[in-house]
Amino acid sequence: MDEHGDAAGTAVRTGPGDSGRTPVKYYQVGSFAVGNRLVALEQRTVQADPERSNALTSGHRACQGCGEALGARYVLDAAMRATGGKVVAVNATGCLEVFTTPYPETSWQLPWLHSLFGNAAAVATGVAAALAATGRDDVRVVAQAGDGGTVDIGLACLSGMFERDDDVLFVCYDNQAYMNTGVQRSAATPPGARTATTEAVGPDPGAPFGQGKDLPRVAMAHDIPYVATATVADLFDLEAKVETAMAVHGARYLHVLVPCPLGWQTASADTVRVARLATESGLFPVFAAVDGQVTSASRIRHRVPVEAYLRQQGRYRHLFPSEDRPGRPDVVARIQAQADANIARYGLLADGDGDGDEDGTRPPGSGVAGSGVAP
Ligand SMILES: Cc1ncc(C[n+]2csc(CCOP(=O)(O)OP(=O)(O)O)c2C)c(N)n1
Ligand code: SF4
Ligand SMILES: [Mg+2]
Repeated sequence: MDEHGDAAGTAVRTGPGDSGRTPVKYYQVGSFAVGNRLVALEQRTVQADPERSNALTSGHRACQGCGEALGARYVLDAAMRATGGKVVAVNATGCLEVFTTPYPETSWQLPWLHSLFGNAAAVATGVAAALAATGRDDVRVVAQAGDGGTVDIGLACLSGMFERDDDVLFVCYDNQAYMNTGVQRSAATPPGARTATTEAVGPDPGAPFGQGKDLPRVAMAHDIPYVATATVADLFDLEAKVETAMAVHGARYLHVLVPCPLGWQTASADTVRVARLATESGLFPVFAAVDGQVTSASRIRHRVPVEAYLRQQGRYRHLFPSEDRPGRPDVVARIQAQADANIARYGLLADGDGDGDEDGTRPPGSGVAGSGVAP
């Protein structure tokens, strides 16, 4: 595969056997690509680089607007750049595996292994051990899984990987349900959300309230060197966190919120907007932690009530009044209380730490205006 740009803002891609050249506009090769040309070279995203690895290339079968496809592409390309292209990826069963790799085809352009649904962490540990045993410490390992493959069936293997401090970056692409098999609830499905196994019926419609499994905090409890959260609404921040993670050895964990238009019942064009509302409402805190201690949190720039986030999504439709139902303001209020608790826990408001600091400066590599400490 070969790629060139021209002065008219068009990238031209040609592949083996192509009789012609297919023009691809810049906005199709990375959502920050055009804006990137306005910032200093060192601040541009990996995707703005015509020499980027394109680890997940076009032609895969994800739904339009799939947040998981967008997130995985940025994660793997950033990891490739950080390591000089020396990455092996291990992938649990789930949408990311299925839509990229319908045998005998694949969209991956790096060494990539499909594990079982629940053992990506163990397989990645084995790959890292084999590389170390053969003196290939320069080759790094990234494991990736959906929320089901992380917080449910994969949790035991992942906890073991953390406990042994194996040299693996584990990335969870959290779309908050088992999407690959038809939108069943996972332990990462938020309360009130409709899934195929938590229908919007009865006195408690949608997923029940519970303790949940807050995997970033579970990971932190293992005192591993690096834990971070990110979303596809801030791709600079996502790339910066991958680069930070790849500069560290030992067990690392990255939890990325990736909206799923199919399961969330959102418009394909709204994926980034919905992810941004998740952070600006406080429902999905974006932070980084080193050795079990939070070191930075992305401050909310325009706080919105959770209703603004929930109303975008058909999976929460039953919570709002319509001609045939009264809605559930009590459930919306409970979800708002969860967002408020996150905002207090991580100090997500601009003056949340009480020092009144709202200078809005951008620490190098943080990707976040006003964030306190670089990730
Ligand atoms: C042991 C086992 N049980 C069930 C399945 C079927 N299965 C494959 S993927 C999947 C759900 C994946 O959900 P998640 O990890 O959240 O990834 P997503 O598809 O949402 O990205 C299930 C239940 C399986 N492959 N193996
Ligand atoms: S179902 Fe969701 S996660 Fe799966 S490919 Fe479609 S948008 Fe992506
Ligand atoms: Mg999922």
